[in-house]
Amino acid sequence: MTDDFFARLPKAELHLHIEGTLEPEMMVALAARNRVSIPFRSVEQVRAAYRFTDLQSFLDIYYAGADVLRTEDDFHDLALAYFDRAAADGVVHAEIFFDPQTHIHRGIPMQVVIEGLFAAIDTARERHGMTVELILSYLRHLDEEDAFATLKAAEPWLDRIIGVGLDSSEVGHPPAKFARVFAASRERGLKLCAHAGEEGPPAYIHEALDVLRVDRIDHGNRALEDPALVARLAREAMTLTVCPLSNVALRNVARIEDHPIDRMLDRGLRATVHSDDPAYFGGYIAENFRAVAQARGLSREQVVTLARNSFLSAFLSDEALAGHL
Ligand code: ES4
Ligand code: ZN
Repeated sequence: MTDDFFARLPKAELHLHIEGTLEPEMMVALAARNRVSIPFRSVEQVRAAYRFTDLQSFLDIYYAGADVLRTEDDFHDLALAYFDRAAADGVVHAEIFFDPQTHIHRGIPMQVVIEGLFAAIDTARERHGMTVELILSYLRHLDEEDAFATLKAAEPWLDRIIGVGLDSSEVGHPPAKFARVFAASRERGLKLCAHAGEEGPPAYIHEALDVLRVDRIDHGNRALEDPALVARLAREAMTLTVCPLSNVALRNVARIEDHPIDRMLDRGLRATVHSDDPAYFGGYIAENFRAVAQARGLSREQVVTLARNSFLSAFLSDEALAGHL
């Protein structure tokens, strides 16, 4: 399989944090445009800081980087640059996370964030025929009351937001902490996702299923430690949105050659491959496919299964799904 094969294979991107697409070049440019000081003098210095030891060491830099995002134009430019890259990578549909609390806590209103993203989404549809949905992700290191305030702040745009997610520091912040705001989100007709089993134990995946009643699990790698959980996930055809280069960058997997993606497929799990925070982890979705396929010797059939699973797992209408399969 050539590089071109991975880039041309049509796919849905379902696990991507838009703030994680902020390339060092844009970080430096936006810092200058907005007169924001960042602790780096050059693009090379920014890149050199991207050596992570775990999730938290990444999050500290990721939240610091997001501070250059100030205006509606900034969010528009960030997202449009991502959609252009994604189109070149064979992405025909994307459901992207955004972290409103990261911005609201810096004094950037919800409207600035959302209107900037919507403007880019409109252009992506016109320019690439790409469909894009937004997933509002709650920050789990903050309390549930703050998540409720975020849901309330998003009220004017909820009819154009497909779902909610749960991200940030996992260990010590179990899914059950957000039971009520997820129930409220479900009542608003929103789809539900949660990061679980990235660094946290299998019990967090059980909680995401039983307490939050999620539609998708983001990451889910640690399910493999619990055979009964694996059997349940397989039986329920529950999607795990897996991010190979992220797993290696954050040391959840020692080397890409050790990645469990094929073990997941072999155990009947509905795994998909995505890019998480590609500007920080060394590659967009086609590179995640290519790297893990090459390192694990995946067959063409396995790669096609992963791409097909991305559409089966998307929050698409039956009609739109049929158009992609
Ligand atoms: C994230 Cl890799 C990852 N895990 C949890 N939360 C996140 N937010 C952005 N990237
Ligand atoms: Zn993620």
